[in-house]
Amino acid sequence: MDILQDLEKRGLIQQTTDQEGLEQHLRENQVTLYCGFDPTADSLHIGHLLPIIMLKRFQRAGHKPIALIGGGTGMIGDPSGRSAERSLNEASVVHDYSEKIKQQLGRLLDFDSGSNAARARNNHDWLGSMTVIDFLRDAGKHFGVNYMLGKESVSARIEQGISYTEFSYMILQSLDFMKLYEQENCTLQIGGSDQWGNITAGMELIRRSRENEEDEVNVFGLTVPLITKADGSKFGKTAGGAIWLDPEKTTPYEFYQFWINTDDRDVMKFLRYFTFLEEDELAELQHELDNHPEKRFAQKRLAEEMTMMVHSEEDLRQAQKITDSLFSGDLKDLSADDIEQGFKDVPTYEASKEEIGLIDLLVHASISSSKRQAREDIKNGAIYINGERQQDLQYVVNKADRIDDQFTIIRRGKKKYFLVRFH
Ligand code: 485
Repeated sequence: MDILQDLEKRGLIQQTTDQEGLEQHLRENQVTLYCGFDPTADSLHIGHLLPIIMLKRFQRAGHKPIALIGGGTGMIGDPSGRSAERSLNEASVVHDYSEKIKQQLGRLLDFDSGSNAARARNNHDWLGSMTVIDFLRDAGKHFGVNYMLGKESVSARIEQGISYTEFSYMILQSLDFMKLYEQENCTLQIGGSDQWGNITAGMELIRRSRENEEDEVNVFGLTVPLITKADGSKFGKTAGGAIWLDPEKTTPYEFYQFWINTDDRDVMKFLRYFTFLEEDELAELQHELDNHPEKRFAQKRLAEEMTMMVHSEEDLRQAQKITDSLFSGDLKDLSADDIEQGFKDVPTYEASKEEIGLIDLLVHASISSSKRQAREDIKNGAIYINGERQQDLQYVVNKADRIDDQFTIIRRGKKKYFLVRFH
């Protein structure tokens, strides 16, 4: 199947410039395309995944992706889709973020697959050394102020206010497209739908700067849709904040849980968007969803595919093991590392490695509100140590209760978990 047809079927195209021309261009050429990522944090997040996977889709179809790291543009700040001016980061911070993001992209894209291996570029390499005179003469001259004011990213901010710095951002992104066009014969830029204005500005700059040349300019833009959820809440945000791709910031278990918790109404759309599963398999999952929604096969498949893609098979197995243990309440086989991932947001009490009566521990760790309450809880059978009910009022918590000599998991009632970490 044609790459654009596949993307269309999956609902992955928000806008393209000259779709027929682009179709032909992709049919007849090995096309070099790019997507840019500004280093505004020390990690990419789930909102960056769709464009990254788009680059992968084009690569699988034989085209050549470039991941552009915005070491230069990250010093300025894109006003697109933002209602307020950004605060500037120090150069050293932007540099540090750039390195981290480059490493992440390195793991997500295939950088050594022969003739269409992915490449990484950093726009600091050309923007960082450009003089202000060159900028104004070579780029600025091609941008009418009215044209710039007409862009959504600027017009939406006129009332609020926008600095000259952010106002100029679109010219920098346009220079990137031009550089990559000249140096790498890059003819397609992709991005989220908020990038449409910057992408088309770049095409405009390429055309205008070559007005006097003979050869025809063939450049294109394509955007992916903004991801919406059936319940109206924002995709990628949970109570605990953003879902990051860095396992130190969002553990693979939390990442897996994020996808497992996908609403039935969204899960087929997300499978189409984010995975490479083909029509027949999608149809089977749709069938399962219609007939046995309680089994959550589609969600499990989605969580598996995504955890494998962003993390690893080993991380996936661990996430599944933690999930199963927490679901069944059988916690004996968990390791200290499993517990750290699975109980990251659980109230934790730090204790010394001395034997302590269960009643005292329950009170000290604020699991029960008083000694009297602690006795009640134990008598009622509401207290579980590492998944096993403990009804002995005289029970003393000891070494044998410490998993990996570090953790004891206490449950009160059906679901309320507490962690005791021993030092
Ligand atoms: O030449 C370029 C230089 C920088 C950029 C793109 C091309 C980055 C772009 N201006 C931007 O701000 N992108 C966002 C980012 O970096 O976080 C997001 C977009 C989103 C999607 C994603 O990057 O908001 O729609 O494109 C990859």
